Amino acid sequence: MENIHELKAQLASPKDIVIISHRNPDGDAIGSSLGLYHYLLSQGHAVHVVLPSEYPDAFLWMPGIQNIIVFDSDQERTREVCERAQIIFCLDFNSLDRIDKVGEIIQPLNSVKVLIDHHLYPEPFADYVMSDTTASSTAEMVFDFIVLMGHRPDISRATADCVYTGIVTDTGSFKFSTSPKLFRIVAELLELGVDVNEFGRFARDLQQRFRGVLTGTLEPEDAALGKLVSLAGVRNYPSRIKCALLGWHALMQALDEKPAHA
Ligand SMILES: [Mn+2]
Repeated sequence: MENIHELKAQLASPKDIVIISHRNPDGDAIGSSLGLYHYLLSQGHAVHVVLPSEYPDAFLWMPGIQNIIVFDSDQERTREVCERAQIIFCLDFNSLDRIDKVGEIIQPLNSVKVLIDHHLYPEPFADYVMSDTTASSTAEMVFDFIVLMGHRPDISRATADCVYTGIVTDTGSFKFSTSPKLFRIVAELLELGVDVNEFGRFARDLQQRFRGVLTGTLEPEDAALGKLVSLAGVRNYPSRIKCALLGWHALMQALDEKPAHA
């Protein structure tokens, strides 16, 4: 990143900051955003994370996720926090049209814009650009960014959990886009407390509950599925079925295994 010292100087005093990632957010969009969120909070900034559309329930366990502002369901608040922001971080997307209406909101704003992304051909809409097409994930780049800021020793467990989530998602659980550097970072994340087994257990547990509700062996009210409780109205909201099935398939893929009692 060019002018890194300028940005570092700006971040040396508390700022109003918004972090935005792309529509239909995946584990890297959410993990990189929340990872940066926890880091910036720890540095004394006021921080909001904005997503254009709802996140999958599979990520409900992530620290800070309940504070995310979703444009589709809260347009006023999205506008309010963006207009107040002095700095806007754009994560895991390379052009403003990837965030639709949120792009239209932030484009005319005078706030300083920072792009951190690993996709090819980033559009020149940001004041500071951190682009690395060899990075496994934007989450890996968030780790790099914190190191660049000189705060490697301050990386918290919450940031580590979020960064790890992004890396696992975008590498297909370490099946592609890996590098020796990535594994060194992952080693550090484990030293910070990331519990790889806990990670798997959570997904497996949610998978069981998904399956129970979808097959009718478990009442949605008993399943502690967070927002998936709305499955109770599944007849009235067919799109909810699709969401549940998508979540189910995503989990299957993530776990790379079949359900225990299929
Ligand atoms: Mn990504």
